[in-house]
Amino acid sequence: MTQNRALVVLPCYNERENIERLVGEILALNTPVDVLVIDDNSPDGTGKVAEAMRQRYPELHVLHRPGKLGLGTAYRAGFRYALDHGYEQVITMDADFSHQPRYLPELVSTGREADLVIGSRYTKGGGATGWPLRRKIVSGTANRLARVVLGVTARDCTSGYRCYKRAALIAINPDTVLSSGYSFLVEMLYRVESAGLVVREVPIIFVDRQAGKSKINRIEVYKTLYTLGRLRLPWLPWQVLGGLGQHLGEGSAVAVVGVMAASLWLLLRRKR
Ligand SMILES: Nc1nc2c(ncn2[C@@H]2O[C@H](COP(=O)(O)OP(=O)(O)OP(=O)(O)O)[C@@H](O)[C@H]2O)c(=O)[nH]1
Ligand SMILES: [Mg+2]
Repeated sequence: MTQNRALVVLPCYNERENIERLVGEILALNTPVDVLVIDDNSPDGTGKVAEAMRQRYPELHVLHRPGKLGLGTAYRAGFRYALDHGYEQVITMDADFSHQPRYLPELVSTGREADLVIGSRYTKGGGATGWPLRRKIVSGTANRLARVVLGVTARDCTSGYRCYKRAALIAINPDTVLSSGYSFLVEMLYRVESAGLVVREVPIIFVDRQAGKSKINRIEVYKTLYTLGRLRLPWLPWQVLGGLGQHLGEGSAVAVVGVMAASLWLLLRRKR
């Protein structure tokens, strides 16, 4: 049963060390929310821990999926659940404390006046702690590229700490978003801005995870570049290019992405 009007969606894969404290902290906030844990049959037993917690927390719901199906499909499942159960706001959040629960009340309150609120590292007052230089460069470059290639105005395009309004989710229909993994976030933002919906950013300090392992890998970087190209130049044969990259392995994926980036750059220059 829907107890509150906002649902916090927590995609989890091997977050046993974090999940119990995180859910406890979220549900102890003054802002009443329900929580949906989406667990992909984590080998470390995160799903069982979450299930056991349900007796203590009636606001907690758990979606069990049979295996690791990726972050993008986890978000989609969370949005579907929220729409089916009548929630007015949906907050997405990593389950590793990088997205600190203390920002949640501001996301929810700002979300009453905006279609999408982003917990932003790149707005005044925001930032990231504990990140190695390489991580800072990759994240900064991905965000600059997204702004230049897609023309989106938000400063943090890849933050997963967000609050969506129900009406916004209905308008952009996440079920039809093609991207998977982290590029899902870029495509969602692009759709929200393209539909003329209102986006606001509130500053957050992103804290590098203290427990558990990161699931991000190099492939995500290629996927994001691929997504930028697909959204900006939808008439190019992206399926063929993507298939080629996968078929030929990582070295060739770099070459394919390089060729795509170069053509994109030339095309954008010609259009000016
Ligand atoms: N259900 C589900 N959750 C996932 C999957 N992949 C990642 N997650 C969760 O998505 C959130 C973000 O993943 P992280 O591994 O923290 O990735 P990240 O935050 O970009 O990288 P780090 O900063 O290194 O932690 C975490 O809560 C993960 O447990 C997946 O395939 N299925
Ligand atoms: Mg993380």
